[in-house]
Amino acid sequence: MTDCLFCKIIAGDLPSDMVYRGDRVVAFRDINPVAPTHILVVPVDHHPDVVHLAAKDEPLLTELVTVAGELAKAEAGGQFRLMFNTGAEAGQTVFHVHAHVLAGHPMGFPG
Ligand code: IU
Repeated sequence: MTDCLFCKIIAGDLPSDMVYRGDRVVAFRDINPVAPTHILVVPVDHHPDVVHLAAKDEPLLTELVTVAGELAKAEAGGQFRLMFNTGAEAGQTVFHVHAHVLAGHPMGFPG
């Protein structure tokens, strides 16, 4: 998608702090971190949200979660929050599905 910010980051047309690059999944640090570890795990293919991804490409969703777990293990011992904001009312601002990996400090719920 030409007007999608995350497609541009994946293509290398916009800067990012990339921490993982696979054939189908990439991960980069959130520019506005809310935890000591705050990584976005993103499929290369454009899907607007996690429900769309689950419906269209379940193996890719599984790979996304696996990569999230591996990164959280490497950075923070494997305890983490995995968050998919889905829809504007839920706080989604970029409509290319991404999993927030939050880790590195104690968390309550919510917040
Ligand atoms: P959200 O779930 O759609 O609200 O998450 C979008 C996230 O993308 C948000 O936390 C931004 O800080 C983050 N982000 C980024 O890391 N790099 C960017 O170039 C842009 C947004 I645009």
